[in-house]
Amino acid sequence: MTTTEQAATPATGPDGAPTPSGRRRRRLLAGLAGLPAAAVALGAAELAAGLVGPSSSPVVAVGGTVITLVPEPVKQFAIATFGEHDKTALVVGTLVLVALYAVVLGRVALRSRRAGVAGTAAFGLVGALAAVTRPAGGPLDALPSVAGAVVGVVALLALVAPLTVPAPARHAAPPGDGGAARRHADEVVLDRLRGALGTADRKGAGMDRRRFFVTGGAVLGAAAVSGGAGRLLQRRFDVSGARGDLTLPPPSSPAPALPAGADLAERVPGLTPLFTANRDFYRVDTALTVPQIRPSEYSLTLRGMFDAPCRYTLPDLFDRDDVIERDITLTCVSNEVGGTLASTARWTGVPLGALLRENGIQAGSDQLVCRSQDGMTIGASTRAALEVEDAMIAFGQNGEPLPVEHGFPVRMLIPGLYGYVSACKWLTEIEASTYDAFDVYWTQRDWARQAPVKLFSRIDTPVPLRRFPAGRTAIAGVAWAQTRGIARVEVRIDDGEWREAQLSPRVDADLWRQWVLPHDFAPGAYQLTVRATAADGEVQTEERAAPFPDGASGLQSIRVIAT
Ligand SMILES: Nc1nc2c(c(=O)[nH]1)N[C@H]1C(S)=C(S)[C@@H](COP(=O)(O)O)O[C@H]1N2
Ligand SMILES: [Mo]
Repeated sequence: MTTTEQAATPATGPDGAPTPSGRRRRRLLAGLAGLPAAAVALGAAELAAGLVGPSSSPVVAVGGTVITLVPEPVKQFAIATFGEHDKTALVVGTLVLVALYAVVLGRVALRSRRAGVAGTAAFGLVGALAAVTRPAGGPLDALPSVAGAVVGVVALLALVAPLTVPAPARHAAPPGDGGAARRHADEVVLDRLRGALGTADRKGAGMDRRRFFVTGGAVLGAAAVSGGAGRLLQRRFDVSGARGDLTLPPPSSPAPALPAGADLAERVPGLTPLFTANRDFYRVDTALTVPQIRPSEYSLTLRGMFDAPCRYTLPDLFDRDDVIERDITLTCVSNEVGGTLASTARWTGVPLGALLRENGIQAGSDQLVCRSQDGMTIGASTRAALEVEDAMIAFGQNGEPLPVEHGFPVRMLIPGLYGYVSACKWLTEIEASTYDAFDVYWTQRDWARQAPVKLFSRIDTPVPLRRFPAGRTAIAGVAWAQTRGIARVEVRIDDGEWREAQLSPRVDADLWRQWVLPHDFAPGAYQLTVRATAADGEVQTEERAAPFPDGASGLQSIRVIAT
């Protein structure tokens, strides 16, 4: 007798018909079979993506397509709920859906091998389509999904087969009958073949549980190995090494020196520092895998309404004699009242206006369509690009090359405009165009075409509802009005008078300004409200607006408790 027969458990009753519990067990195992099959399919796909490139991975490609296709309210809900973990949530969600689909496919395959194969193929097709139709996608990007589907089919069939082996009862040969034993062996082979082809009569079949679990274990092992190897291979595309080898050019126009004591956070615990460390800098983008651009392969192309457009390599930009260094606060339009989607850095780059002029930008252009390596389009006002002081093509952030997540090697910055209409990361092309001629990614989704940063103020400390000891306590926070500067910040305690806070030393108008107001708190609960006034006299409005379509407004008001 073969091992198969020894391990086979009859799922049939004495009359040869499957028992109800046998059927249930088989269906359960069939559902279970889908999971290792899906795992090894994804593993194989990751392995192939290790050759083609990380963004061809079906999970990444499908996730990316979901980001592009989901309605704007859902996206806003995701950002509001998961914050900067929105992408993790998306990947986990995708994997959960894949697992559910795999369980269903396993059960389908038990009934019909052909349907199981078709279901797996459909799954591969979705991945392949998503990968190929990405803005930066090509035909080769289908490979990981196809490889995954092929491996998935093989694994699924191999896992379902042991669930429908011939029942030993029907084939048991009497001891000593050599001829019957041989005939029996032939029948087993035939049955397996029929099983593999999906033509077996599975009504009377038994189960080979041991083979099922051994196969399952082997498939899971293969999934882990291929997935792990794929991930390792994908590191080849990582450009952090090449980034580390770069040295920023010294600016011919350094950032203005900061006055002594410029950063109030050194004295006020809980206050946002004047400069945000690169690792703490807020991040908002649609990229599931961060674009990896080799500095040696980078170029910035100008096209469209230019008289003499040309291309720039990274050395072209680094070697210019007009390299500037500027302190600028960048803000996201999705920032809510009291929100933290803003950060400040010292940026190195070249003046955007100079670059546009020397290529002969034409007077008719009112929109710059900025394209990133991953196919994002950001529409910036041509006029702002030309006229806003310190608008730049940036390649340095806080003295280092741009971090990969923040646009390495090159991004755009225009002080005073929200990031979604100015700050294109992984910038590879600037097309001088018009608002009429082209709708960019966000305007297709009904966000405003033009969006100057709104006057804003925030309380960093005390923290809402976290108890702090009564006595003299600093109320402190930040306020910004890029390009104009902050003239005044006032705080109101409960329904009292507006009281003026002390501002951090005056620096560049494009930077946020810290403010602090010491106050003697008696034990109790207080409502604190903050408002700012810009240097041009505008007082922050208390009229509430949501971030959509051109930025939030309204005053932050928080409840604090002294004990
Ligand atoms: N290529 C690309 N650039 C982009 C985005 C994006 O999704 N893709 N998001 C924009 C938005 S909405 C903002 S607020 C800023 C954020 O830049 P940061 O992640 O460096 O803070 O980048 C902008 N540039
Ligand atoms: Mo943003």
